[in-house]
Amino acid sequence: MTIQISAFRWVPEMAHGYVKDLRLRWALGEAGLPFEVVLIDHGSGGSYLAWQPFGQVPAYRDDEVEMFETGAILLHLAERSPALAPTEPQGRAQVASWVLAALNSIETFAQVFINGDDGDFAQRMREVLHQRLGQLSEALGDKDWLVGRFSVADIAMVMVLRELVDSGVLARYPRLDALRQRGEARPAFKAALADQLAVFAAHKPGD
Ligand SMILES: N[C@@H](CCC(=O)N[C@@H](CS)C(=O)NCC(=O)O)C(=O)O
Repeated sequence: MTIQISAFRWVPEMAHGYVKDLRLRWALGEAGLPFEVVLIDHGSGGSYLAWQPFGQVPAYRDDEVEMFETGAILLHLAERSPALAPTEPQGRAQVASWVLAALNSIETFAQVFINGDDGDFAQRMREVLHQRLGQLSEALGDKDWLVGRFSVADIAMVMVLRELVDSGVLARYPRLDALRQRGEARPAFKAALADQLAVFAAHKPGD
């Protein structure tokens, strides 16, 4: 099977290690699925929009399907590798629930810590995020991983939780910070991060 993902050739340094192709690089590494990276420039339009309608990265294709949105792609990969999700229906359903929860119910609010102002709306979003992180911590409990074993749910959640480190928010939730650290300690995560950083090291703006 030939798998391709798209990634940016270059991004500003503050985004190094955070561009969302990292989610797919990590999942594909865990699954042991070889893939090619199609490098594009930020602002790519034209034919790329048929692959990713918003001009964003990552997009994905294999021999059977072409798709975009990291959550959808992670769930697609989970169907292809037992390394990425349980095979029984309830386990699968829980993985899907947590992938969408990471991206809808946590990341949406986490963005305010990264991009928000001091207005009332941003303040309310911060309050909701803290409530959600507390609830997430309770749901995780003493488990190592969200559904008990490692899955794409943890990839999605760890990637979102990483966005909350620099603001100091995550340190207030020790179980969640430990989940993040467990994820980042996995060899496939480390390899994925090194591979993304190597692309940026090899290119300059305007290449
Ligand atoms: N919801 C999308 C978001 C993708 C996304 O935000 N990609 C960023 C890079 S991390 C991007 O392409 N930004 C450039 C842009 O939006 O024009 C997904 O999860 O795939």
